[in-house]
Order: sequence, then structure tokens, then C-alpha cells
Amino acid sequence: MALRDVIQFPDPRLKEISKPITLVTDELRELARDMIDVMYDEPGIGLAAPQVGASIRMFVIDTEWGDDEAEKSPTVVINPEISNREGRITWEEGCLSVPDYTANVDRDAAITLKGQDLDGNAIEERAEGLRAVCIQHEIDHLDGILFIDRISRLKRSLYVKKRKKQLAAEA
Ligand code: K1U
Ligand code: ZN
Repeated sequence: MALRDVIQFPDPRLKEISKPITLVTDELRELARDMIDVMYDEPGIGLAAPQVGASIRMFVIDTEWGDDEAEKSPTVVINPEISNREGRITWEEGCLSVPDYTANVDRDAAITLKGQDLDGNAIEERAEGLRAVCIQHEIDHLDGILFIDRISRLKRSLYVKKRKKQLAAEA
């Protein structure tokens, strides 16, 4: 299994606004399969297409997976939208594209997600807690927004400094 690389901050591709998907092709199905493999391999609980270099509106999510195959139930969502929002929640988030950093982010506590699956069926799901947080995080990726764009300017600049040092040490 050849895994796709996850693009890391500060790659400018993470800032792009992704395009809506108009046609489900075999290539798109293969990308979705690859994204699921990458999500479990990293490991993560979600992954958006721009994180593997595809500027299109699709993400995968599985917030409750375990090591056994039977405990895996990934959802692929195309052209996601949030149709309802309730309450507020603070969650300590991480991101596969923002290495070695977590921070508290304020989000909607419960949401209704709408979108389509790979067979063209409508998806409508009410999510709360971590799943609601993760869906909002993934849709942010499709809009070129990282969770570090939702923290204080001071915290973000401290992280950017740390990341620059890390990249300089790797060079
Ligand atoms: O989109 C991503 O970068 C994936 C990200 C999703 C996310 C995590 C936490 C809050 C909001 C969004 C991750 O999966 S980071 C890794 C992670 O949280 C995790 C990994 C393994 C087990 C449990 C959690
Ligand atoms: Zn992320």
C-alpha cells in the first residue's frame, strides 16, 4: 500500500479554498480509499483532501476507530455543509498538518452535517462533541483555515517560531 504524504504547515496549498466536486470518478474513489488508509496510518480521526494535495471538497472521518478491522467505520463526505449549529464547546485540537502542537479551540458544540457519499446518496448527520469538532476542523481545511488560525495571535506566533526552528534544524 503506497501511502500519500500529508502536507505540513506552512505549505501554501493548505491556505487554498477547495473546489466543489461535480463528478464521482474512479480517480476520486481511489483518492478517498487512500485518504482512509492515511488517516488510520498516521493515526488520525479525520483527513481532508487538501492535506494530501487535492484541492477538492471531500473529507474522511472516523472518530471512534480501534485496532481491529471490525472497529473501523470510515465516512467519506463530499461537498459538506453545516445546516444547523447548537451551543459552544472548547476542545484541545491537533492537526496532522500542524506537527507537534495542540491548542484549545472554540467551536459549535453540536451541528447538522449535510453532504453526499461516493454513490451520490445524501448524507445528513447530527454530530456532537468530538465528532462535531472534527467535522468543523475538516470543513475548515476545505476553506483554507487551520486550527492555528482560530487561536490567539500570540499563541500562533509562538507556534510559527517553533515550527520555523524545527524546519531549520531539519534542513
Ligand atoms: O484533520 C486532521 O488534521 C486530523 C485531526 C483531526 C482532529 C483532531 C482533534 C480535534 C479536531 C480534529 C487528527 O486526527 S489529529 C490526531 C488525533 O486527534 C488522534 C489520533 C489518534 C487517536 C485519537 C486522536
Ligand atoms: Zn487538520
